[in-house]
Amino acid sequence: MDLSKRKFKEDFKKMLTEVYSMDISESESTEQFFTLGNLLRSYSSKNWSRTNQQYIEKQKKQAYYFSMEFLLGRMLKSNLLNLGILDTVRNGLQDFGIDLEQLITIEPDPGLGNGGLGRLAACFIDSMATSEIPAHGNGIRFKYGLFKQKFVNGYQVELPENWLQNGNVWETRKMHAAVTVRFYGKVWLEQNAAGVLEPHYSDTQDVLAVPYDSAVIGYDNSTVNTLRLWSAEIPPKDDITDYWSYIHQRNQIESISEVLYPDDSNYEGRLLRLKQEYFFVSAGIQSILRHYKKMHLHMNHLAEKVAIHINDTHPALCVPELMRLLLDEEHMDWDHAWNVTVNVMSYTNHTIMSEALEKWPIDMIRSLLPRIDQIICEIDRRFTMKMSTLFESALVERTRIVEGGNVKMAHLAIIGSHSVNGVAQLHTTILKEKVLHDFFLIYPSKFNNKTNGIAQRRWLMLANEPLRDLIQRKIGNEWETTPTELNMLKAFRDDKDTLHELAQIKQLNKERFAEYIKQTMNLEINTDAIFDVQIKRLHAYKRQLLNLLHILSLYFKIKDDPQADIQPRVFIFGAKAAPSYTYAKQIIKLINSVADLINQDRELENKLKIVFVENYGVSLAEKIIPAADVSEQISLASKEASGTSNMKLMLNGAITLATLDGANVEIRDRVGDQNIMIFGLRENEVYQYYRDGSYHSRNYYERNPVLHRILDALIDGTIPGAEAEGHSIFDSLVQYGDEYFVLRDFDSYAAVQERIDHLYRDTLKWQRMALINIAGAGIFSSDYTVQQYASQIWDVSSKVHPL
Ligand code: GLG
Repeated sequence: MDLSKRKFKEDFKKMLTEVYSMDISESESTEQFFTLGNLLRSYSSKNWSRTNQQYIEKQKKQAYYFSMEFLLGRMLKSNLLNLGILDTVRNGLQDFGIDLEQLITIEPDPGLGNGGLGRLAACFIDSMATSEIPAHGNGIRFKYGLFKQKFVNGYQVELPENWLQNGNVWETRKMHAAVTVRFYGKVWLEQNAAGVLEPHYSDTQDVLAVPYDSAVIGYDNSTVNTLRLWSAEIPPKDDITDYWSYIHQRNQIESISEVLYPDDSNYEGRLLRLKQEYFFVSAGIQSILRHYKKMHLHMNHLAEKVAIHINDTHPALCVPELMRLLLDEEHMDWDHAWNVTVNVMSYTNHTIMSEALEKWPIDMIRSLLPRIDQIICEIDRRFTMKMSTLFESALVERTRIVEGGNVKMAHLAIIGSHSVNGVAQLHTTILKEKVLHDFFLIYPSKFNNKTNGIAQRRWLMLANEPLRDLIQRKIGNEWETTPTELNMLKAFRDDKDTLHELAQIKQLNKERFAEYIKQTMNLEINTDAIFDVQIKRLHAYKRQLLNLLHILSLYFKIKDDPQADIQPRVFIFGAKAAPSYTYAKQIIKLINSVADLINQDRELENKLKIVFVENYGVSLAEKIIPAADVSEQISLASKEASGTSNMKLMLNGAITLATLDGANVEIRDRVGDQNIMIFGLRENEVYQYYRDGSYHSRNYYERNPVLHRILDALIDGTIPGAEAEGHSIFDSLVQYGDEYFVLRDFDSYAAVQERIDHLYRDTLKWQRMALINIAGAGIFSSDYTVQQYASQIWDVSSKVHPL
């Protein structure tokens, strides 16, 4: 948008007076932040309503991205950037003596997601608006996000994340768009006067779903889409007779949108989770149909105007819920309703880990959602009937939805969608050939791949302004909207000045991060060291342990020979463990204990440090990623569906140290073997081990003296404070088979780490690799990913044509 500094300053002063009756000298950061937030809302409001109007007037087909998680991160800077007024505002504020960077920190970092899946949804909505795709997000407005992580004596402690405490400046409560979601009760079918079967309900618990909408502003265009998050409330009542039971009921209802991932280690927690899933699915679909009806089209044409995307299995109840509405409210017959439903729905699988493939006890669904239960059973009945005529019965048994007293959500999503996609080529291949092979036999044409992507705006233009400036000076700014233009940087691969500038920028970012660590952790780190980064959820398959064992090997090397020729390293970890995942928590404790051991050892001063940041999230990622030299993507091949921190780190010039897993394979294809450090088992070798059962981790312990010594350190008191954890982890690796082949991959990992140690010393060579990585990262922009979803899955329009 066009905005002069003078106009901005006027607007800002006016808004501050209007909202707070203050002038600038009296105001504090909080007021200034909210004032700026309100101003941005007013700047985008016209385009927001115009975008919506146009969608209606032109009867545009719209896509709705249903996701339990949207891990947005702070929005202030991102909104300023997308509106094209970042510099104007920064300068204007400066004139008032206000530092924009400081204001930014006032905004809480909404933790409405766990990791990759939620962050992907956030990158997608940004890219959808930027690519002018008529598509919106639909989710839950959790009052508490993912827990706030604290380390107490090295252990993870979870505290509530009260991100809404001071209000959320970006949202608008839309009471007029509220809908009712029904739980429990009895349901039966009765013929109406016209002879049509209609459901009747009694004793239901009704919940009012109230939407809170936020604007999703496209970059450098006039598209503003919507992120709609639902909040659960008790429906208004005028006849409250028993006040205490009313309060009790209210609390129970409000708990539905209270917290992301309630503790699901018990029945109550699981029930709440199922409620959450149905809650946002039902509310979202009801509001979509309401909107559709404004176009006065027949329900038979729904799929021509609406696409619904099921992000992972959490929203899989979209399938029976749309069926319910079409059958019960719109009086469609089953076959038509099913046809419409399948054409509307599409589903993304994000993992092959079996524990993440949701199952719900049919009894739980039956009591909580009686009508949905009937519909699921009918879908299952028809599916098995039809498939029994075409396939062997064992296959039908394996693929049906209701089995062993459980409803398999992935099966429901696959059967009820016209498209099923994986999130990286290798992942999709594994789905087709292994994990979902049965379904691939039934529905070969449903399967397709959409490799994940990241928003280059947040992860480069905002997070790494010095690098953005350098790129602009070298190749202009076409790449901002056509990210593959970053390829042009390759022309500078042998240009020493450019490579030196790159090195300087990295150094600057490392110094900034080091300063932050000094301030927050009171820890000094050597900025000449290699910053070696592993930031992701803590999970055994991601193998933070492999990283740790290698750190211990360096520790022993230096202890044995203090003069050893080792390039100094700072190992940076950021990771939360699921509250009930004991093993992951033990690993956190072990890393923290090794960090204490190493960081306090004077002999290692400046050579080895471990920084395990507390409460890793989007804002911390924005600080760490630009400062990274090495990107650890070391999951056991086949286990990481895609990964997205790999793309963010690459875009910021870190060198990837990786197994051939997930999207690492495609990164390798882009940059070539010389510019990435690959090690470890390949996916087919892992499966070979599974088949022949020939992996015996104990042999590696017994026959490899380096490993032997490291593993012994876990149990012989070398690492004070983590005796119990050390024993348990030792046992998992040596006694209990080492499920993720950590010991098997150790040597090859250590060998590549040693190569990195040498390569890093040659600054020009290293920076050339960095440059090639930055240049090759454009293809991993989520702009392209969503354009492919738009054209190949949702059949909605977009501005830019896919690659
Ligand atoms: C998953 C996977 C990641 C993937 C992400 C987004 O584990 O590999 O990159 O989704 O598709 N549960 C996740 O975070």
